[in-house]
Amino acid sequence: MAKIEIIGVPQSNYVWVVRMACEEKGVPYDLVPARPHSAEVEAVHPLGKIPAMRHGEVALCESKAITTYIDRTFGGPKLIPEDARGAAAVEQWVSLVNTAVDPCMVRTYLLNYFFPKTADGKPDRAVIDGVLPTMQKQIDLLDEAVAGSGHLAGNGFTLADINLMPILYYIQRFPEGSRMLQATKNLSACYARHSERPSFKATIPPPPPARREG
Ligand SMILES: N[C@@H](CCC(=O)N[C@@H](CS)C(=O)NCC(=O)O)C(=O)O
Repeated sequence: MAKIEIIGVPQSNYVWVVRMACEEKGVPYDLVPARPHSAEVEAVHPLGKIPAMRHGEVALCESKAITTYIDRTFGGPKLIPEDARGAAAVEQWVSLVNTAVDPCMVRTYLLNYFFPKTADGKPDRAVIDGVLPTMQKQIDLLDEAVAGSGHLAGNGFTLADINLMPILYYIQRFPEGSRMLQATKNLSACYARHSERPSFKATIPPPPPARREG
């Protein structure tokens, strides 16, 4: 069978999710480093976003679709339970994180630190301060969600947990995110436990390459 190709840069939280899913299942893959909107990516994703995936004749985009395909195509531990209720619980948390948490914590909070758009190149304090109340509400929500089992969905480690890990990794590297995570009753312990998983350790991305001037 052809080897999976994951197309995208490893620093992307969504590329990381797909790589972690492969590691959890023991599925070998090649990472094809390609930036959003590059020709390799545009050939698969209609909006030029990463990750994209190729597997023989199969070309797919969108991390949830890719991870579902990998989960159903290969053996190894199930990342999405087979029963309707378990699968729906995973879907619910992946959807909540992708439609609400990612726009707040990644696209607004983190990208402000990583790629400031200000004239002086410093993070925009007003944007960061503006997003913190929503971020705190989301952290509280996630903290409550993992209170029972230590997992977002059901009683075991699933794609729902994988999908959140890269976001928690990145926010705890910045002061407000770190403080919020540290102050949680359950989420920080849950993050610490999951970050010991070999699948997480094996996929921690290198720092992004320095941008070339001019
Ligand atoms: N819903 C997509 C989101 C993918 C996404 O937003 N990827 C980012 C990198 S983390 C990207 O390609 N951004 C470039 C852009 O939006 O133009 C997924 O789950 O794969």
